[in-house]
Amino acid sequence: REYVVAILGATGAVGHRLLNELEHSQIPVKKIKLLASQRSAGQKLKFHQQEITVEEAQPDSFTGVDLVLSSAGGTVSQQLLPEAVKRGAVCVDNTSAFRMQEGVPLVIPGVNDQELSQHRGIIANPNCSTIQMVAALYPIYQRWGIDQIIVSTYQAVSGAGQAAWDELLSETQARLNEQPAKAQILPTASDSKHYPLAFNLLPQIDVFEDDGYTHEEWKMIHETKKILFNDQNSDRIKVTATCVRVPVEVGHGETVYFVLKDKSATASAIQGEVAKTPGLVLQDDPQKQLYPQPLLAAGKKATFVGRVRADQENPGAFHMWVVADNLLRGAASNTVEIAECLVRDDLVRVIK
Ligand code: A2P
Ligand code: 11C
Repeated sequence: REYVVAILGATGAVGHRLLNELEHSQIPVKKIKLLASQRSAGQKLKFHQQEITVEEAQPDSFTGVDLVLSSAGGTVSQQLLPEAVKRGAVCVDNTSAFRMQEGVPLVIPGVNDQELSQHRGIIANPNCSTIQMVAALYPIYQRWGIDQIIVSTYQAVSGAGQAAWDELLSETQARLNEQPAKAQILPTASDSKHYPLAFNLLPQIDVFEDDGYTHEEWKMIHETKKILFNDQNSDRIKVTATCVRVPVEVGHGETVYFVLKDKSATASAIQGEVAKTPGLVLQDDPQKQLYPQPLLAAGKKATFVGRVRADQENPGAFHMWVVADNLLRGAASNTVEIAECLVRDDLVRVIK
């Protein structure tokens, strides 16, 4: 079977990578449709050497489409994906619009792709910072169990989209030219104040919730529980997060502190589990100053793990440092890997 595939948000930072990942995937593509806003209609992008014209996304754009890969923001997903499903398409959505909805699988291939068989037309791709943390913790969780996770993130600007990425570059240039920086987007376009990220750190990603956590922190907490437990007994694991935007272009870093149920684990046994897990790369040799870095992870699909070490005062507790390309591992590659699983299991059909 060959598939008609649409990429919604094809002109964005993730959209470009979706196109490239799809080109190199196992998915037999009969036809591709590239959809974005009216602003980009008429633009041309290449797929397998062929020039494809970008069209404005509308409900009828999905007529005859089998598979939608979408990354055009939550509001657009909320408006258009139900329309696509109505027309018979299966959607893999990279936004937060449907992630926590009951009956919507939230999937990391290799961790919980068995959930895909339950889909009803929309499958959600988790948040980028959640994906790399859960991917790195999963083999550890399976072998020793986890009681608690405390994570702090160092997130690249590309996670906030192309316009925010451009803002960091122009602020940096302005600073080097001794001009004032003009922030209009970051920390988030939807909040009232804006601060420069160049030569700065912003401890706000997305808007604040009433409890003082940001929505990005909320996502890391609740998405992790849904992925690991599918909402059942979600209190079985304690998760807390602090998310910080850093002036890095691509590649989120995370310090992950975790407390295991089984206290017999050692740092070297944890390194061994990481090293043998497909999709994870252990870069952990302090003698050789080997550890993951955003500049080394950018452009790669793997999740990189290093600095694994025991908390000397708390038995069964460990630290590690996890880095991944947020646009690939955290978005486009995960989305296309989900689509590959759907194709492999003949699930590109709406199951009632
Ligand atoms: P456009 O380039 O026409 O604005 P990013 O995450 O890098 O900011 O990219 C967002 C993506 O979502 C872009 O491809 C953008 O298209 C697309 N997009 C934004 N608003 C809409 C909309 N109303 N309908 C369809 N696509 C949209
Ligand atoms: C960031 N993690 O780095 C965000 C981007 O829910 O898919 C991804 C937002 C999402 O800003």
